[in-house]
Amino acid sequence: MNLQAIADELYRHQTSAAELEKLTLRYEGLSVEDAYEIQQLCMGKYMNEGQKLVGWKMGLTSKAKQQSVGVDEPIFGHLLDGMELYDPHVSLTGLIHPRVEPELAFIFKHRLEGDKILPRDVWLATECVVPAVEIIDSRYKNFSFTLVDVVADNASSAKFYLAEQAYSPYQIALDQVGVVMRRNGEVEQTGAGAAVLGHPVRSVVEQVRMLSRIGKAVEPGMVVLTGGITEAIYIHDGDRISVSFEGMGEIELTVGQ
Ligand code: OOG
Ligand code: MG
Repeated sequence: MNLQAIADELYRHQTSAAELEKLTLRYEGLSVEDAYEIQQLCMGKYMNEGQKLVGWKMGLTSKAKQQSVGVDEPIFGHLLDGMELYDPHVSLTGLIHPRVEPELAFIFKHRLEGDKILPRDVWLATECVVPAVEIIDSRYKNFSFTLVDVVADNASSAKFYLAEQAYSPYQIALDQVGVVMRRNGEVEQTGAGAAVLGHPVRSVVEQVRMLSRIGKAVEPGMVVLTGGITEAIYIHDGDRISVSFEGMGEIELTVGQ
């Protein structure tokens, strides 16, 4: 199977905001390893054009997320500098059917690698934690996919925004952080940090272990998004999305054309 050709196809759809049919309906026998290979080839195209790898994203780390998309194991994707929002405003241009989800992000001062990582290794390597929102946008029709499809599509990555205030990893019990997401003042989703694999630090552990299988690591200065705490909600022109993170402030995201 020509994985490069599939990566080229996904890249075209990602950069032109055009939906496509699930890969698994068209290519028989694609494995999860193939899907990660496609993801790397596809992200490599952005990097060849000058985009920088700024971190990694874990996905499907909460039951709410797994149930909403019908895939029941964690996955990961690349974060590129072009995905980062500098202001809490997202433009719908270039997106297909975007959704937003609340996350906690870790920012690192030391390298983390290998498959024997423990939470304490993560804390030693962490500079700070920050509230975040991720805008996901599957390139597949109806936001419907299998594990293999979503991995190839870089775990539905589109945009992410990190709050301005950073927090010490020692001050706040991240599993206890309550999250409320509102659209135009109406409560849409609620959850707590513990939804993410029991504690978001476990998502970082899992991220490092998964990266070690492909010979990669979390490098100093990188960000890791630990995964949606609640289900993601669709966003539309004119929406005001507010996400409050108990004890960690609030993100107010506006949505426009
Ligand atoms: C897959 C991406 C998952 C998360 O935080 O769970 C993800 C999807 O829901 O389309 O980013
Ligand atoms: Mg996410």
